[in-house]
Amino acid sequence: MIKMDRNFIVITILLVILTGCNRREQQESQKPNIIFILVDDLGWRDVGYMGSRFYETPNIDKLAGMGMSFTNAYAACAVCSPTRASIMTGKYPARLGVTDWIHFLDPAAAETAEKGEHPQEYVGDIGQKLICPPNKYWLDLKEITVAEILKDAGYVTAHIGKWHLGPEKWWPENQGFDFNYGGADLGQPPSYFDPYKRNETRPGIPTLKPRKEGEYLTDREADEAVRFITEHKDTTFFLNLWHYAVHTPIQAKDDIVQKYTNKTPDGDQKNPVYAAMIESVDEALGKVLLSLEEYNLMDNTIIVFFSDNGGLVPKTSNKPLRIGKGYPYEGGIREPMFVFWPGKVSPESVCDVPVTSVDFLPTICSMAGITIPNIEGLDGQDLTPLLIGEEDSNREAIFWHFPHYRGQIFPYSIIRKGNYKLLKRYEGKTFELYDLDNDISETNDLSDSQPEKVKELNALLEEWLVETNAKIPEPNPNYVAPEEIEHLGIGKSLMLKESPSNRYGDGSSLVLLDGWLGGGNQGVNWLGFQGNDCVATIDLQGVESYTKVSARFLQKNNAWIFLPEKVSVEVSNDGKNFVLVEEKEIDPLRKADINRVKEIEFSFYPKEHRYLRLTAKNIQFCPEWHQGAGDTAWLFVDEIVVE
Ligand SMILES: [Ca+2]
Ligand SMILES: [Ca+2]
Repeated sequence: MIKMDRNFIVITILLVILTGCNRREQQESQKPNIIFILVDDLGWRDVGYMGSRFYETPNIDKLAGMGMSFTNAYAACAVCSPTRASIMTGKYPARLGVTDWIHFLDPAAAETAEKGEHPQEYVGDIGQKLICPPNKYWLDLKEITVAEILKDAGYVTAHIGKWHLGPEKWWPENQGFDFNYGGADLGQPPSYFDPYKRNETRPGIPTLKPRKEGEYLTDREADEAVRFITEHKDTTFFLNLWHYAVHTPIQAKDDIVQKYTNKTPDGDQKNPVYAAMIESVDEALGKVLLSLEEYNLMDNTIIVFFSDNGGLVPKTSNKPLRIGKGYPYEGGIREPMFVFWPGKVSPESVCDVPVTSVDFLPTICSMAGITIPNIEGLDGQDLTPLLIGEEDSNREAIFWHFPHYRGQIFPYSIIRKGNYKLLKRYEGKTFELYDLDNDISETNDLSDSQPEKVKELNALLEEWLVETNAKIPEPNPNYVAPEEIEHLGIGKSLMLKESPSNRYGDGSSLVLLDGWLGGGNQGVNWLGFQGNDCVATIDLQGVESYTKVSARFLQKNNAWIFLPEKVSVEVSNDGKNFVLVEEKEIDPLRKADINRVKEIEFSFYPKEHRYLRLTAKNIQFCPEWHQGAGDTAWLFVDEIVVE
């Protein structure tokens, strides 16, 4: 008994000593908490400390001043999912195969997702000269994320807000996060107001339960962040606070909007609702900082602030940077960025060295004192030497690869090396070269005057594209080009009963009789009608003899464009009394007809008339099987050919 007691006492004493040591050691080497604030679509000059005189961001400005701000910080892509993937993995989007925003909600996606496969086929549109590599539907689980690394190192991890890296199986909880509030396969909230639904038939945010009708989403995100910090103040935590704001829909709280409605604009920064969204993001940071102060965590918490792509023009202006979101110019990819790292980063420090979102993973590991794991294909560089004021990293260049069309933006790759930036397009003019030190607005293309520089940078770019296994666009065998044609109607006068839209081309009805047949691209040579019918009366300016009238129509499911329900031709000699020649019902719409140009033709015995009228009836609403079921349908017409 005595023996045992003695042993017991010895063990107890040892335990007390050991535990005491552990605790002391823990306190000395307590890892820092890390908060990563990502604001969706926030532009380079959308915050006060970057020069905005319209948007008010006192909390962001103050914290930026307590850390190091970066003036040449880049998103790895000009749209969101690829940049998000690069932050999580430390790899370039080209290497990951996530090179465009994830279109998971496309109906075709469900089938491949069911099988756990990404799309394999190159995708093409009849209006485009190139077919493009398919984008992945999610960020693969096999990738090692920064959250997984931190979790393994003992961090409690939470994601709050927009994720947009794939459907449920690939949500934050399966990519290293203990908690997920709001992360889903949504690129934008259906609504910013609780219950976050756009309408009754469309769901809200599946991972964020509504709780108080009318509550603003950014406030809710802030509240969840404060709650997470409160509940985990005694642990070491990693918090991804990835706001849905300031992405569309542009919606904000009335009282804040009111304030900006009365404020003098700053050039093209003038949208009061957008300004109010930014202010709410700033208030959210204010709430987070208050809670950190309350729990005495400010001295041991690192805060990173960033955006995933450039500001959306014309909702905001990124001037002096050129254009904005989606574009290969600086307005599309250069971001506001700062790092607050108490005790390590000098307050009010500024770094002009180009950095990119692929650098966050190694940098966060390094700041947390975690050995950067040996990840195959890791592209990012540890920025801590820059942060603590040491020598520049020895990186040669930064790269981008966007092998997709985005409206009128053609597929491209970019290299930035030193002060030079080479933009390479796969359609149209191949190269543009800019000297960013002297031409931040990219107004002076040097590619013709500096062919040697183009050659040098292109060689590096090519090498990188091969090394990352980047997929390159290829010629499109199904491309439909516009065609020139002779006929009786060219240049004759035309009157429309219902208005066309001016969203495509210039909306001028002249295109219907200009001698060019619309090709596969609805942006060129077509006249679009949103919900309206095309009722076109043509005055041939004299009696003419003709045997054929035809018109082309477009169907593009992914652009809400459908063939007409029916088409008819009438004739008249006085322009008032018309006689029906023929009416044709068009085949019922099929889901599979995603992409086509259809010609509807009327042939008859020679007619001699001065006037003729072509009526194409819009189906008005997207059909039941379509993802936009019930939305207004588009009708596209060109050209009305009279022979
Ligand atoms: Ca975005
Ligand atoms: Ca035409």
